[in-house]
Amino acid sequence: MPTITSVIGRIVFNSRGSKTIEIDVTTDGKFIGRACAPSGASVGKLEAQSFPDNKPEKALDRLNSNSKKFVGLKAEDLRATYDALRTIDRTDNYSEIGGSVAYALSIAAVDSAAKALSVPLFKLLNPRKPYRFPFPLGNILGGGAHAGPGTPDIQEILACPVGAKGIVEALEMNIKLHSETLKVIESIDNRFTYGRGDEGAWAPNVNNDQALEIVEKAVGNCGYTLGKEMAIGIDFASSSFWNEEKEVYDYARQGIERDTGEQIEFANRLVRDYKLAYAEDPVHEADFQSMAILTKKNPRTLVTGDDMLVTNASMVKKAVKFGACSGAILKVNQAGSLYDAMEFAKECAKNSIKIITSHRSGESVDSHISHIAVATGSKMLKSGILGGERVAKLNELVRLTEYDLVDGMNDT
Ligand code: 2PG
Ligand code: MG
Repeated sequence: MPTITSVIGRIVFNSRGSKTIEIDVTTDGKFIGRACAPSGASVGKLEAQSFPDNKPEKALDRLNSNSKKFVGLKAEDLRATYDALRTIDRTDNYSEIGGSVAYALSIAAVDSAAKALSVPLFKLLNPRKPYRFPFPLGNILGGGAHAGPGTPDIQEILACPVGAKGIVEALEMNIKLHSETLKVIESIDNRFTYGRGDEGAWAPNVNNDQALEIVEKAVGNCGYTLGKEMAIGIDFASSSFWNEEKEVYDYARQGIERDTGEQIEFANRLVRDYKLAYAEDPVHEADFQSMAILTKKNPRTLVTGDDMLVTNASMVKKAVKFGACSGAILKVNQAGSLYDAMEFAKECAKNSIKIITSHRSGESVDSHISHIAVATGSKMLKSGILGGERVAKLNELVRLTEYDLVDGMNDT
């Protein structure tokens, strides 16, 4: 049993150039596990708070003054790390020590245990077969909180290669669609400067309707039938343009306001017109009733909660009461520690809610989430298409073809 012998934290930078926490956990004096906390731009209200008082330095100080509490723990025991974190921070949102510390410490510990035991991380996290590949859900074109002025209000239009027979083919299909999308953008805007948002998606100066038409055209140009070989999805991230005072969705870039009924109608229309396989946060994070209406009406679409569920098991219980979601985003740093996130995954599985393990818009080159997706039986891994920090996760999936995963993608 690998035992933690040291914990060292440091401040490094994420893909957006913001400071974040990275932690090395060493077991048995020689096996180093390392993890770096990601960060979001469109953040759910109930997410774990990354740093105490928004100061990475404070998070690091608190880690340093408590690091001895982790020495002697069994590195693979998620609950033990969680309990030790909870002796330091009893808040719901890790505001004392920082969610970034909870994230990096809990993942670095199991990373180090996997090395000590010479097993891949996904097997350590879930020793039970069968293991399946998640569909890669890749950001093609977007705007919102991930890109600058003039881009669509909708945060992400996503590719899901539903016809792919294996993970490598799936990745190739997403890359092909991403590059074909550029050609379509250029054909309508010859001054496009190849701008991309935080996750590598194209960020052209177009509105939501034009954006969807561009991606639809690119799907056709690739020789795919929409909804057959290649499906598309949308992350509306609609909390970020919900105006609480006026109770409208403010599509500022398009100059349109939609009330709740109109927003439901809009989302239903997009599901129908674009045969969406996936619709994330189509309404704001507190509106469980409207999510339930959309989930019921669209049984073939994964109506997915991100800001709504914030990777929190008790929010899944609430969503189940409403019938609010058929899909759930799993982002470990929303929950805090990996233990919290695995509890969330269990609650989703119990209620037949499909899991979509996800990156954040501010990332590191770590690839633990690829293992977490396989270990949790995730239907999809949302981790972009291009950009070193995105490709790191996808290339890890390619490496996992060398293990005993079931051929093909997770169709369950
Ligand atoms: C989202 C994520 C990832 P962020 O909203 O789903 O795509 O974005 O990390 O900015 O919250
Ligand atoms: Mg989202």
